[in-house]
Amino acid sequence: MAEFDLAIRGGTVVTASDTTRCDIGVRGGRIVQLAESITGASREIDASGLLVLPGGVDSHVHLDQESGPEIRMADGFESGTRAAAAGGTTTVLAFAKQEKGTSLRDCVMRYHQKAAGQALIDYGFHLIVSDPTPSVLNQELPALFADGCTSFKVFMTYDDLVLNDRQLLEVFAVAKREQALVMVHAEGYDTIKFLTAKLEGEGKTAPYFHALSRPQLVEREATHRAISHAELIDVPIMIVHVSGREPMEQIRWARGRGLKVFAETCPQYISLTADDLKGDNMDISGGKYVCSPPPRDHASWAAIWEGLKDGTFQTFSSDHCPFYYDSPEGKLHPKAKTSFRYVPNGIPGIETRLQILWSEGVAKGRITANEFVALTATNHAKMYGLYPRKGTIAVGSDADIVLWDPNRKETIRQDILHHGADYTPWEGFAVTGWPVMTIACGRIAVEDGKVFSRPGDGQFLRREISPYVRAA
Ligand code: DUC
Ligand code: ZN
Ligand code: ZN
Repeated sequence: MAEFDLAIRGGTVVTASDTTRCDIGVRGGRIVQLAESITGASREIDASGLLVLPGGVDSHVHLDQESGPEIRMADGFESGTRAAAAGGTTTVLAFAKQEKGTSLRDCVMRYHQKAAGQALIDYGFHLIVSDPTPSVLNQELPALFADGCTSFKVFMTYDDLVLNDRQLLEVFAVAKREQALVMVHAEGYDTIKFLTAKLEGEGKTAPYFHALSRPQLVEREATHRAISHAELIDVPIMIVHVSGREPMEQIRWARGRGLKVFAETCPQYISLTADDLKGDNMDISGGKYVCSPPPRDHASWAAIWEGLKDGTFQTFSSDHCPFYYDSPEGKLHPKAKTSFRYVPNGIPGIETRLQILWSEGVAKGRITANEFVALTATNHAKMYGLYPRKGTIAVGSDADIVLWDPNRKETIRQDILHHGADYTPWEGFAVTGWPVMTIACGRIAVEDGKVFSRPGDGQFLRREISPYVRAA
């Protein structure tokens, strides 16, 4: 019997800390040897001329999430994880969203049913807490943490999700007690309501005005408020999908005070702008870019790059939140023509996250390949209790690996992608750097865009307490 199921030979292995020429031996889905030369494998893959990276970990995706009575997400766990794998990602953390008035435990059961037998790559859940009743806070959350869902998201906006300040404090206190990591959607509800009514009153209803209804100060104010609550409770928090300098300044200020405030950003904040929401002559096609917080401007891109380089951001996630464009259940919902506020909020990006960061970041000399790995894989695994099983290339880790051609030039186009949405916001976007093979738990998941993994190959991941949160 061969000593290894698989050997990846001749490549340059890049982790968050090192770049090394070595071979990788895989057995039973895990990495069992790193050595100058590995022979005796049932299957050998020639990686010469390629970089060998840990598979991407995308810690912020929405799959098959309930999105209102007439709206349907374009990806479930099957198509979403297929697209992830095709883009070089081998682990996703998706949201299990509590509907107000329902049990959080039932909601998580429902997401387990949605994902079971469907996912092509490993997955875990963050909880979304929208109704923090005493039984949710005192019974359900602790039980779900013990079951491996060790992080949850709270919203400071949206009618069906918003928590008031007292509720935020109560939820933060539970996170402190249970050592869970709280992710915060930081945009201020009342200010958005006020601006939306004003814009609508002025007849400004096109998708572009979505961006004007949520300027950066809305994000800055909510970020500051979340930080103050976290300081009061003395609990670490993660501010997700940060879009520009103003919230970043709050995060840096908090860190300067010694607070554990972490931050995430996404491809849309280094590659799209609010002007994209103008569509063709302010028509409804701008809805393709409606997400929250909205994409900003070139000055914000520069600020985000600073933050990716200087450690303000730990993670670079997709915030994949896919809706169809040409569908009444998507961006072209009949009411969307009457106001931007009815355009479903979110864009697809699970398959293009790595290419955009590599191309704009590493290929343009803004970040190193090691920083790329930290931002797209290692830090996600560490932050959310999956390290070192996921997020690195080391003996004992799962054999989640992407063979990366750093020089391959491609143009992102809908017709080469695998996601369920009928468009990509990056249509025509030229990139340098592309995944040529994705290996998930030692199996070849995707090679040259052809998907070999099957629904059910991905398993649910019970996560540990985040080491960033664990009390000393
Ligand atoms: N928040 C997200 O995290 N994703 C999409 C929309 C939103 O508001
Ligand atoms: Zn959000
Ligand atoms: Zn999101």
